Amino acid sequence: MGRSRGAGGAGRGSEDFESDKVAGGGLLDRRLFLGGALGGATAGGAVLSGTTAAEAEALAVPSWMKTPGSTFLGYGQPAKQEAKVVRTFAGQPNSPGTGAARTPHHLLAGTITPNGLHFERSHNGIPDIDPDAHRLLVHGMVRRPLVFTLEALARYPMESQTAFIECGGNSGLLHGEKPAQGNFQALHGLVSCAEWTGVRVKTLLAEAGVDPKASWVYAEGADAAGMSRSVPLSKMMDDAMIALYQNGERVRPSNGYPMRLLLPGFEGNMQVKWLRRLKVTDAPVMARDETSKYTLLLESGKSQQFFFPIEAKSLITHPSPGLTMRGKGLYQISGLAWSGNGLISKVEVSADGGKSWALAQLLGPILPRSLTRFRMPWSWDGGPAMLMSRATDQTGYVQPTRAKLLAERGARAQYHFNGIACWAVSDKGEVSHVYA
Ligand SMILES: Nc1nc2c(c(=O)[nH]1)N[C@H]1C(S)=C(S)[C@@H](COP(=O)(O)O)O[C@H]1N2
Ligand SMILES: [Mo]
Repeated sequence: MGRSRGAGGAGRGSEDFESDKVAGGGLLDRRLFLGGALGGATAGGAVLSGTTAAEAEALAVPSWMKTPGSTFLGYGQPAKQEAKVVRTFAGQPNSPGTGAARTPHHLLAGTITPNGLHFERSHNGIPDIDPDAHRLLVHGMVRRPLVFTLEALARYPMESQTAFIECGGNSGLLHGEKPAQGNFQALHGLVSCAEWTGVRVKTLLAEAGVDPKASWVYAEGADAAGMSRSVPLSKMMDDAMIALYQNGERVRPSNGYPMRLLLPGFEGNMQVKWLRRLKVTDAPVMARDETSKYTLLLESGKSQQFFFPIEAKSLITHPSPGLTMRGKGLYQISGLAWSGNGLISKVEVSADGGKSWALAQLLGPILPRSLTRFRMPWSWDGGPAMLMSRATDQTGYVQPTRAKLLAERGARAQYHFNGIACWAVSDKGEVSHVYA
């Protein structure tokens, strides 16, 4: 194998990787990046043939080493040079807070989304909630209705769990007849991942005493949309959480401050933000967002209602549109995979439009219902290529091709698009969205 080569990593051309090839289009063995075999390889799609030791000059002393640095900040900010790493959004003319702001995954690495970049989907803006005046009511089919202040809630045992949230409408443009032109953020930016900390819903329900005949819980938000959904009691008694913290700090206003419902792996819409009420019932309430919206319109004209877990999905973040390739050579293909049904067990990558596939490397920690990072070494020959990724989760479910998904559901389903997506790389190194 290539890994046993004695030569140093830096400066080799693509032709050197012949023995590492594992699939068409120049995909290389995923183990190539292990064990320091490629000391010179850099992340983010940079070519390996960078500066070699022989070319390096003595470092000059830059201006910023000649004067004291700036002072402290109460709340840290990203480097000013990174000002382009922002969410993109389009509000609606008469209601600027209605719509979505999308995560720039093509400019991020790792698996945890910084709080300021977590996507946001809001149906009528971000309410300005006074945390001391906010109440959470637990009532309905319970022995003892309960009302919690934020302070009372924070006295219950807290837990943390990492979970992605994905809007049911993410990637929805891929239902379209022609491949929509946009970058990763525009097409797929409605998914993010955080470590959430809070109180399990089952702890509160146990205290309230659930009627054995109950089977659903209605959750309502304190925003002007009063957005609400019905959630199966089984999920509420499992890993559902009232999240108070997001990546260690209080949940951001845009994501539900001072408390949101977290339903790991379930459709984003059900994870009610600014949570103010849980009503235990024996049937779904047929709220607006589970009837007129968030149902999948099938070819037959019938709609599929209550599509809970997000099925396995993966997407390549690097390269992707807007990230230009700088000439042939060794690249790192990198992307994200997730499943609402548990762990990602493998991701395969194709560079020839799905003709051949090879296993990507999964980077730990691999957590259930969380974004999982994969990467794959790729020797680009400078010609046209078609990059795709395909995830399999612990249940054995394999991410379907777009054609299979549409054959099963039709093209009007609008929500839960998890088909395989494809980026075309041109011989100029430009990346664009295509259908394979
Ligand atoms: N109260 C309330 N909860 C809500 C919404 C809302 O508009 N109001 N939007 C829902 C939708 S459609 C999604 S996809 C997720 C998005 O969560 P995020 O904004 O924290 O990313 O919140 C859900 N919870
Ligand atoms: Mo959503």
